[in-house]
Amino acid sequence: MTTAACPGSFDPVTHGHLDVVARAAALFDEVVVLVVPNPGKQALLAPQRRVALLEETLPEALGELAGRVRVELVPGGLLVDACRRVGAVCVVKGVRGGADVEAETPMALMNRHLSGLETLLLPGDPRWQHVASSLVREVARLGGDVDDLVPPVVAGALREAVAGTR
Ligand code: COD
Repeated sequence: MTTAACPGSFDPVTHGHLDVVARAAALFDEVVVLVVPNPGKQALLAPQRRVALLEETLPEALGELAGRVRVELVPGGLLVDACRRVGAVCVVKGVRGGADVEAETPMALMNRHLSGLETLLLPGDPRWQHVASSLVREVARLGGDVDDLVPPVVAGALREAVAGTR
């Protein structure tokens, strides 16, 4: 059985993430979505809430492929160590354009240097090219409409989280 990891901070999960996970699930026997809090970013949702929202949204987004996917929270440490723990032989990440490729390539090479772990970069679906969790958080914080960018349950969670910060 071949397992891949789809890591991200998923604050929040967006249609862009779900597209990448679905495409990874079509390629591998098992996909482990790793929720890795990114200390460099100002968080909105608690890590456990991000896990719950992924678990809630994956079945509808993936249909039959959802059975191949599970979600795990990674509290810290190197990504390659989390991948080894879950038995992943490959990391799958989405790239929206040149800036993502530039950011992801050194990480991919470092992960291969550290452990031999390979990374597969999938071009993001053009429909979601403008969708980044950081922008979704910003739109939500400023009172904008995020309904087309994330599943409905995620939009609701964002509204609640933003209301809780006021
Ligand atoms: N379409 C396609 N792909 C997308 C989209 C979209 N609309 N939105 C996001 N993505 C991709 C991103 O490019 C990224 O690959 C992935 O989805 C996750 O995105 P985010 O924003 O949820 O997560 P990030 O960018 O904060 O990444 C967190 C990681 C933990 C994955 C990252 O920081 C990482 O790999 N860290 C490695 C830590 C480590 O071990 N460092 C040492 C060696 S490199």
